[in-house]
Amino acid sequence: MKVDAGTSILELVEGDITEMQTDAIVNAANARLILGGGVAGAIRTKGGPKIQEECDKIEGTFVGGAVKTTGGDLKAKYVIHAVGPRAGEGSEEEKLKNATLNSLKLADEEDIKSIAFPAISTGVFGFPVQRCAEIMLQTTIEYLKGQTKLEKVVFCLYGHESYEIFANQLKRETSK
Ligand code: AR6
Repeated sequence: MKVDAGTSILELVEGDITEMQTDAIVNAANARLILGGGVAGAIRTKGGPKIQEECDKIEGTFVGGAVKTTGGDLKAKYVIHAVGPRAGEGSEEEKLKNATLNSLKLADEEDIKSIAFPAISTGVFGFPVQRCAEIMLQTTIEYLKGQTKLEKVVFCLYGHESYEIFANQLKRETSK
């Protein structure tokens, strides 16, 4: 599914984010930037040890923050590590919004033209996919309607169920 948002394209795909050929992919990171399971595990396996080494030098960031490393051996040139909240820790919605917004802003600052997001916080961190879709899509659409050089933002959803939830939400957002 593909829609226009401002002068950019917003696209939903179902698949493995480590296969994406966007300039950057977003990692669903933790605040210590230790690549664990889920998206981070796939990035570590396919991207090689260099990404964790770069994360170690950065040392960490706040929940809701985003930092950049190279993409190692991945097809994407960069990985933006966005720290989402764990379900139950408090202020999850605002933190997820910030993680999305800070990733988009960082991409713009670094002249990145295309970026792919996973459904941050909805795996190991246990946040509901429906609420994630609402927050991440609304934040992205609002951002793309403002000043940006981003040409394409992709949401790469793992499995049909997550894809359907995001697709239904995107339809609601675009019919508002
Ligand atoms: N491509 C796209 N989406 C994926 C992939 C993939 N290869 N693998 C999983 N997903 P998660 P979190 C989906 O757990 O909840 C790690 O240990 C998955 O189905 O990657 O933010 C980190 O190091 C889910 O919908 O991230 C952190 O400590 C979504 O991506 C912690 O987990 C996010 O799942 C972060 O937890």
